[in-house]
Amino acid sequence: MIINQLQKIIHLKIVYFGPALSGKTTSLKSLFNHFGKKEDVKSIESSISRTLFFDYGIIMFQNEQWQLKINIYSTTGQDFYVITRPTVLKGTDGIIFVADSNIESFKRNIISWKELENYYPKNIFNDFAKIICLNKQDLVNKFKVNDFLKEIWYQSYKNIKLKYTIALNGEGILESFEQLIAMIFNKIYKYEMPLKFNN
Ligand SMILES: Nc1nc2c(ncn2[C@@H]2O[C@H](COP(=O)(O)OP(=O)(O)O)[C@@H](O)[C@H]2O)c(=O)[nH]1
Ligand SMILES: [Mg+2]
Repeated sequence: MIINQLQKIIHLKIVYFGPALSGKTTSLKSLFNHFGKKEDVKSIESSISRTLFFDYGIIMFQNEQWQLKINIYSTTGQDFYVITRPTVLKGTDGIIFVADSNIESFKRNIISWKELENYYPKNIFNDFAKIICLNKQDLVNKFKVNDFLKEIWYQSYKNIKLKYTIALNGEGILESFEQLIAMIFNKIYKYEMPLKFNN
């Protein structure tokens, strides 16, 4: 987070993380669609339309005094590009972990979560806001949520929430995003920064 007192701008960085094909790009596009900015998502895609490096877009909010500029990224889930991920994850204020609820993706979600966790020292990972979106809720063959939560030791984390999404039709996407922003600003209030948003 960068707070520019002079220009009254706050910069946030939010990252959509998760295994390949879990629905990160779809979630991001759906989010920007809510704000009428679907065209503003920049993706670097391969010929088969999988994200090559990352998707990126900015959403701005404004109140009387302050401007809030939210930089939003999604990482690539393809192992070949694993090298771009630490760069994207740097300076992150909040993470939306997009899990693929398909029973066949169970293990890949766990691996991806552990990978994410390993980028940060434990206290830092605990500190920033995290939301797990169990995406693809429309599927019939989903893994049991409790199995997943147990496997990643969900109870051991702070600043974490669980949401259910269907990125394909936008269900839960905006709510998850708003929840994450609220969590980020709750943290700021704790440090008694004089901010108030009512976008
Ligand atoms: N059934 C279903 N499919 C989804 C959902 N979200 C994304 N997908 C599909 O999953 C595939 C991968 O999505 P994409 O957003 O490219 O995944 P990414 O690799 O995480 O960016 C695409 O075929 C999407 O249409 C969802 O909520 N339900
Ligand atoms: Mg993608």
